Amino acid sequence: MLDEQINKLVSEALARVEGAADPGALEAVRVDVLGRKGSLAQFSKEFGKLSADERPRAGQALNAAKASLEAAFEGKKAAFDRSVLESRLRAEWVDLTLPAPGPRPGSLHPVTQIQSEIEDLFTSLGFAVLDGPEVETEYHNFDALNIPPEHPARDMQDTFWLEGGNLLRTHTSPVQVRGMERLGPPLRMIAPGRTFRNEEVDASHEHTFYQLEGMMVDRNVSVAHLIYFMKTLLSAVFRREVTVRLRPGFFPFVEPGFELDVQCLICGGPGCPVCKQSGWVELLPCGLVHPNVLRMSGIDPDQWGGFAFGLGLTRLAMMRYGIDDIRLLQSGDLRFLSQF
Ligand code: FA5
Repeated sequence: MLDEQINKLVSEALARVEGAADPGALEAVRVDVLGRKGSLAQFSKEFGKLSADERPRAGQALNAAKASLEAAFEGKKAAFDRSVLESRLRAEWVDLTLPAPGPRPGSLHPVTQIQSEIEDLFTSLGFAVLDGPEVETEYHNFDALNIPPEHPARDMQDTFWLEGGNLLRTHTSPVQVRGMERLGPPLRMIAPGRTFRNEEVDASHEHTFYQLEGMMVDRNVSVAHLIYFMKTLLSAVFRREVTVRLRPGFFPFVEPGFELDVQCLICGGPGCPVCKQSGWVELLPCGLVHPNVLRMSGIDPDQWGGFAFGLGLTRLAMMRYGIDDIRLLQSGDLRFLSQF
């Protein structure tokens, strides 16, 4: 009678073990059958009612039932553990025999690309490429460019002053002065480089940006020469017609001075944050070199004349590539940079 009950309990419990869907369900069955208050423990309580003859056999039957159920639980638990491991192995599988991906190919920064193109163009036209210091003297950045102390034109370029009276150059024009001092006339030079201004940053203004200075000093240099080189420069960079306008501009180091603006290539004219809703972007101020500037660098203005321009190289890159926010260019964001 007891045997039968034990056999029934074992076969029902085995079926439940087999049917357990996950480790949680299996544990619930284990507690139910083998736990301290489980069905097997209930049988042990009945022992007292058995005769002394029956007890050993019943004890053996109960132990055998317990052993077979424990084996079934362990077997099922091991099967669950294996399947968890297998699915992790499937999900986290790595083929160690694959070749390593290798370094990602880099590319030149858009400003560097345009700078190289312009350098190639101007060297082919007989211009030298000069470099100048980013930490400049007040003399080279202002005085030698006909901007004496207290001149209101100094306020046009908010300056980062350094201790000791030097400054971070606000434009590449001091390299004109260094070029004239070092090489003398006749002179054809360009000078690309980084410039700094203590300005409010927005879509078209950075505190650190690039300019490209150009200068030609020779006999009988006129506005016609200046316009020829400006046109050559713009058609080489844009490789298509762009609408430009030339208007008078004031810079103490040129006379006459001009502002060459390009119609905004971000919005095409109606206005946007880059052109400050005006439809035009200031790109290429220029003019004929002021006689005082030539004289201060030891060149006789009665013998020699010249033109100079100060291209906004960062803005030119924006126009060429349709970049609608100058801040992207120095962001170091590879998602942006890898497009060039
Ligand atoms: C100058 O810096 C003069 N040295 C240019 C010059 C050279 C005139 C030779 C005549 C002869 P300006 O301050 O306008 O000029 O700056 C020149 C160009 O630099 C601007 O047209 C613009 O394209 C760019 N630029 C000026 N400020 C910023 C800025 N904060 N962020 C980005 N680009 C700027």
